[in-house]
Amino acid sequence: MKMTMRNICGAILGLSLAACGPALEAEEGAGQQGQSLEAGCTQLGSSITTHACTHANNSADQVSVTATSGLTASTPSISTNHKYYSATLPSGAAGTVKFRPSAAGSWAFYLTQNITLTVKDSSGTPVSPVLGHAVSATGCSLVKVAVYDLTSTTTDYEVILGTASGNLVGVVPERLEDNRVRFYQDADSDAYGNSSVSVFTACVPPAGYITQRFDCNDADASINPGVTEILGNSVDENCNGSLTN
Ligand SMILES: [Ca+2]
Ligand SMILES: [Ca+2]
Ligand SMILES: [Ca+2]
Repeated sequence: MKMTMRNICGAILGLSLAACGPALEAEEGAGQQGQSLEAGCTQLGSSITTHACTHANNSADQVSVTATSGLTASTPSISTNHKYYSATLPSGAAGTVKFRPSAAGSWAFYLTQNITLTVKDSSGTPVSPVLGHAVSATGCSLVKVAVYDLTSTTTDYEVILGTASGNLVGVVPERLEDNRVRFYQDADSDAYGNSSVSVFTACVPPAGYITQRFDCNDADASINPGVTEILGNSVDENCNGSLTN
């Protein structure tokens, strides 16, 4: 998409390139590394949940582990993300697995049961979840997610699961920073957002933000790339940089 717009913009010689969103390129990928959950995030967005569901439903991503009673030498790791861990717990008891983040930041643990989840750092101190809520997605076995800001990439965290019905629970760990989507403000509600005003998040976006961009006048719903150009005036209604088409 970026190349397409760049080519279109480059071809429109002699006209203003304001509609091409020159500020956009610099903004892409500007997210901080290893940042904690952004303020105002109350729910994860559909993209990261759909992504986690894909792993849960893909047999190639499924890994069976046997959680231990407490942290022991044989406690298995669930450190690789983009996996679905099917964890067998001790009968009628909680089970422990280890998790070492590949990068610092906010990590989501999606679960197939609404069970107790406790994360402890390497000193045994519980880490407070920064977000948690139910998950509901068609065709997806995941029902709950909890998010933790994890900072150490050199020591293991303990992830304590359960108890769980059937002594079996599925876990999908995902890093929020790997699952962000850019949303653009659509102030005039014409379904095209302002390319210059955006948020980049794995959370549900603020009200009025959408994924479609390229509105060259976000204060007038009759001007956007989806409308028909009106010839003979000085307005570029369809935002293509031309007054003649
Ligand atoms: Ca708009
Ligand atoms: Ca016009
Ligand atoms: Ca035009």
